[in-house]
Amino acid sequence: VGDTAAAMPHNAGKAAEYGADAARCPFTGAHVATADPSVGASTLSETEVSGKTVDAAAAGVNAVGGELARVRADASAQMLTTNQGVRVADNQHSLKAGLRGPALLKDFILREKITHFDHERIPERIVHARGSAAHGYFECYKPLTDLTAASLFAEQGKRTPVFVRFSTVAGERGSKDTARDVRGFAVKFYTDEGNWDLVGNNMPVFFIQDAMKFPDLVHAVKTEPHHGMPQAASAHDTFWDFVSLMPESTHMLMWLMSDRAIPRSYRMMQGFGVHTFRFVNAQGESRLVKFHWSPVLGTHSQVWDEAVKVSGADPDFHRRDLWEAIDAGNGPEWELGVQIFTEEEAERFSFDVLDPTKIVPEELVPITPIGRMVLDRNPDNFFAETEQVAFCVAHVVPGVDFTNDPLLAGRIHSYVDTQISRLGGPNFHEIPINAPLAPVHNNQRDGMHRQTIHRGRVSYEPNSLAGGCPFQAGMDGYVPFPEPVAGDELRGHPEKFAEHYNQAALFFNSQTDWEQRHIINAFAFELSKVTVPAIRQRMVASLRNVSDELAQGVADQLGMVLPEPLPRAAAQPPAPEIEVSPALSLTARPGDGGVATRKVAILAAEGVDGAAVAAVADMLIRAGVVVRLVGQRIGPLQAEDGSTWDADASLDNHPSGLFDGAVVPGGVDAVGRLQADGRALEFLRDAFRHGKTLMALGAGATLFEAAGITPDASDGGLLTGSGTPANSAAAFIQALAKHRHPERETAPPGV
Ligand code: HDD
Repeated sequence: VGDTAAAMPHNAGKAAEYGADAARCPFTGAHVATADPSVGASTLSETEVSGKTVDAAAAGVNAVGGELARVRADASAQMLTTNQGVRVADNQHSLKAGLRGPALLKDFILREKITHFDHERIPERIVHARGSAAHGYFECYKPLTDLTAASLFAEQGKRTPVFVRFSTVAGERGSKDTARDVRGFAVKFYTDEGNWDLVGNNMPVFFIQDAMKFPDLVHAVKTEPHHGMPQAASAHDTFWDFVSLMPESTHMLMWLMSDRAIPRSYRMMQGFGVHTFRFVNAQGESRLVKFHWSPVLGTHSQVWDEAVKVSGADPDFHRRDLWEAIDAGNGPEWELGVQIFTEEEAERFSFDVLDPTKIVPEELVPITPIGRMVLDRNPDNFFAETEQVAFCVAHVVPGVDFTNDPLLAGRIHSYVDTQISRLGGPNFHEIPINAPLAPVHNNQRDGMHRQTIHRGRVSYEPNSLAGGCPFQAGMDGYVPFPEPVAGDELRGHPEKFAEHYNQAALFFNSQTDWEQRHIINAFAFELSKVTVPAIRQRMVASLRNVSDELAQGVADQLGMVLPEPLPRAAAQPPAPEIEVSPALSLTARPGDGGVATRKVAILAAEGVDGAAVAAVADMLIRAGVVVRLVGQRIGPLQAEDGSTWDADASLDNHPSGLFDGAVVPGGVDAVGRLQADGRALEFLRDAFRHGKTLMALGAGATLFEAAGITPDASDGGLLTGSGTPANSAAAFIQALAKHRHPERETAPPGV
C-alpha cells in the first residue's frame, strides 16, 4: 500500500460541503496559528491528512470517497427525470385510457413517484427522536500526548470537523422542543484516525446504573402504551412509578426537575460524556477521564410557565434558535474540559466512578480546558444529515477507551444495533454523514444498500492473492487498554453503588434559593399529574433522604402529610467529601456577559414615539441583539412624528415567550391602543412573570401599570427609562446581559 492510498481520506470531498464558504472548512489535519475561525483554510483540491498532501481528485477508488459532491444534488436549470434518469414530460397527469378513463398500470412514472413517496419515512429513534444538528469543528488548545494518543488532541491548533446533534429524549420526532427533559448532546468527531462519537447529555448523570434497566426506564417515560399519552412529558404515572421504585434515579431526578431540563437554547447548555472514560497514551499508560462541554454563552434556562407557553407559540423553538444563530454567522461555541484522575485516586472517593449516577465534583478533580468547539454550518438537508446521522458509543479512536461502567457496556452494544433497523442494514457507515474522513479498508462485504464497489477477488484475510492487503495495523491500530479482569460471573453491583442520596443532596444544597424553589415546584407539578396517590407518597418519602426542606415543600404543594423517609439501601452510607459545590448551580456559568443573539421585542402601535424606537433599536442591534418590532398586526404603522415603521412581528405570532426582553416606547396614542389590547397586557405580564428584562420609555410606563406591573427599584430587570433613549438602551442592555431576574418571583405569582 503506497503512502498516498493509505492516507487517502474516505470523504475527501468534505470541504466541498462548505460550498462558497470552503475557506471555513476545518479540514482534517489542518493547522491554524490563531483562534480565528476564518483562518486555517484548505483548498478543495488538496487535503492535508496526517501531514501528507493528497490530491483529492485522485481519491476516487471508493464510491463515497473522493468527491462528496457526487452525492449532493442541485436541480437548478435541470430537467425533471425519473430515478433512472429518464426525462419526465408531464409531472401533473397520470397516464389514462382517455381523458375520463381509468389510469393505466403501465404508468411507470406515476408508480415510481408514488412508490418512493410511500417509503420516504424511516423509523424514528427509539429515544432522542426529536433533534437538531449542525456542522463545525473542534480545535485543540495544546498537545495532550502525555495523556492520550488520540490524534485530534495531538497538536496545538489542530482542527477536526464535527457534526453535533442535540435532542430531547422522550418525545417523538415531531414533538415540541421545550419539554421538560434531558437534552442529548452527541458529537461526532471526524478525526484523521477514524470517527469518535462522544454521545453525551446536558446532565452529567443518568437515571440508572445498569443497561439492563434501560428498556424499562424508556418504557416508563415514553407515552403510556394503552392510550399513547402524554407526549414528550415525564409528568405521568408510569414514569414516577418506575423512578420512585428506583432510588438510584434520585440524583438524576434532581437535575431533571431543575431548570437544566428546560434550557433557553441548545447554545446555552453544558454537555457531559457522563461515564468515566479512559485516555491512553502512546506508551499504553491510562488515566480516567470525564468530559465536560461548557458553552461560551453560559448556562441559561427558561422557567416552566414560559416553556409551556413557548411549546405552543413555537414547537421548533430550539431548532429555530440554533439554525438562525448559525445562519446569522453567530455559531455557538463550547469549551471542552476534562477531569483527569488515576484509578488509585478514584478508589479513595466515597462513590464509585463506574457508577453513572455519580459525578466527580469539581472540588475533588478540577476541570482542565483542552479545546473548543464551534458550530458554524447548518446542514444542507435535514433528512440526509440530521436524521440519518448515526452516533454509536462504540465508535472510539486510538487513545480513547472505555471503563467497566455497566451502563456503558450496554450502550456499546445498543447504538450500532439500533441503526441496523433504523437505517435499514449494516452499511449505515457509508451514508455520507456517517462516513469517516479516515480511509476504510476491510473485507466486510455486501448487505443492504451497499454503495462501495469493491474490486478484486479477495475479501478475506490472511491472503496471498492481494499481497496480504488490507493488513493488520498492529500497534498502529486500535489496541484496547489491557485492564486486568478477574472475578466470578454474577449479577449484582459493587457496594458503593448502593448509596443513592449523597449527591442528590449535594446538588440540591448547591442551588440558589430560586433554583431550589423551581426544583420544588417541578416535583410538585409532575407529581400532581400522577393519579395514584401511593406513587406520590413513595416519591416524597424518597425525597426525605435528600432534603426535608425539599420534601416538605413538595408535600405542601400536594396537600400531603410528610411521609416517613424511604428506607435506604445502604445501611451505613459513606460520608460525602463535600456538602456544597457552587459549580452545580446554573449561575456558576453566566457566560461572556454579552447580549449578542438575544431577542428583544419593541412593542409598537400607531402613534409610537418613532425617535425612541430608532434610538433603542439602533443601540440594541449594535450590541448584536435580534430586534423585532411587534405590532398589533404585522405591516406598516405610522409613528407620532410621521415616520413609517414596519412591524415584522405581531402580538399574535410572537408572544413574549419568544423574547428575552421587551421595550415599550412612548407615544400617547400608541400606548392608549396597546392598553386597550389584552394581548399587549398579557405579553407584558408573561414577560414580567418569566423574569425578562423590561423597559418603558415615556408614556410606556402607563402600559406597565395597566398590566399590573408596579415600578420597583430593587428589581434590576424593570426599567423605566428616564434619560435619553440611548442612555436607557445602554441600561437595558446591561440588565439584559443578566439574562433573567428571578429576584422578582413570588409564590404565587403576583402578576
Ligand atoms: Fe442513549 C440515542 C445519550 C444511555 C441506547 N442516547 C442517544 C442519543 C443520545 C444518547 C445523545 C441520541 C444520539 C443522536 O442524536 O442520534 N444515552 C445517552 C446517554 C446515556 C444513554 C448520555 C447515559 C449515560 N442509551 C443509553 C443506554 C442505552 C441507550 C443505557 C441502551 C442500553 N440511545 C440508545 C439507543 C439510541 C440512543 C437506543 C436511540 C437512537 C440511537 O441510539 O441512535 O441506541
